[in-house]
Amino acid sequence: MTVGLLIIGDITTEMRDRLAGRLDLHDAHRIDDMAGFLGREGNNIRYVLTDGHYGVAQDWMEAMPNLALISNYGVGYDAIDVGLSVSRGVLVTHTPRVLSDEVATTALMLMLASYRDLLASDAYVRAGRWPEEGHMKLSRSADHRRVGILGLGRIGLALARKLEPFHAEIAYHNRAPRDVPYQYYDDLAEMAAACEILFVVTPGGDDTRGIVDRRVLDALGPEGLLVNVSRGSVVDETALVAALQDRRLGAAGLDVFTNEPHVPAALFDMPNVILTPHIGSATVETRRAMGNLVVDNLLQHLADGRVISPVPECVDLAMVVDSLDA
Ligand code: 8YV
Repeated sequence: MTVGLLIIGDITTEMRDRLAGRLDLHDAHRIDDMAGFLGREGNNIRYVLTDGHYGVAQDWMEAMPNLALISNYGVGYDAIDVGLSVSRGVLVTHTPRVLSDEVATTALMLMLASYRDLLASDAYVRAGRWPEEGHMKLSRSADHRRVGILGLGRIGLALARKLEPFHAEIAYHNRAPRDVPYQYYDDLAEMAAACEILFVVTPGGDDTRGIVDRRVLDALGPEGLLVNVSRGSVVDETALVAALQDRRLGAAGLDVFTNEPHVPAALFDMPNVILTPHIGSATVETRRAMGNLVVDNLLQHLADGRVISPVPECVDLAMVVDSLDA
């Protein structure tokens, strides 16, 4: 009998073409009565494909007793209960590395657009104001800035490298220092006070929930810029909106929000805020690479029980393909 794969969310045609014929595909969004479906088919589902937004509901997991692997489309897997998965021997894989540069570029783009008033400049030309009013007011230089990176992981490092040509003075906050030529702060608010731009690139989840709070935002201050391309949950969104309203925080470039796709309406009228709809990794090239890695993990496991990119919590549980023969 063919092995079942439950697909939660949309996948590309390329991904579907690679999976079809190898696995029995079931699209969750096409199933009206999920409880009924899982009652009938739950035993046959060995694989789940999901993404960082949907995760897998606990009651669905419980109704799939032979589940072996959850392949997550995205590097962030905070929507998946990894503790529950590990306790049940279910592997979780994700898509690190292939998206680091893209997400770092998105963060850099938000910084450049904010400092150089990109959106206002574009609107100025389109509104026909240039011939009428002449030159726009000057923007601020994005060069030689003091930046703080919250989360110097793969994406944080890619971002630091992209910031070097802008002569940035780079600091970072992690749980522990790394062997890098950047200044380490063990206190986030202290780093925020010392920098002009705070980049949030740390993973979401319970460990980082709300760590960018009022104290950190106030330390960043009225000249400071907050850029978040990680998860909305890392920033206390109510405190963020209030800090921007009260001018205690200078500006923000936000790609992620607490309750996506809903964005606090108070942000819509703020000219010092740039809003993008979670596009950190959203390019044709990077999404293709992510899709391939998601499918590779599934097909590898189907072939020989190994996986390519397990989440750190599952490394001990998994047989991992050596990068040399991957
Ligand atoms: C994607 C992401 O938006 O990788 C992540 O953690 O947030 C993004 O790259 C998402 O997982 C795909 O829907």
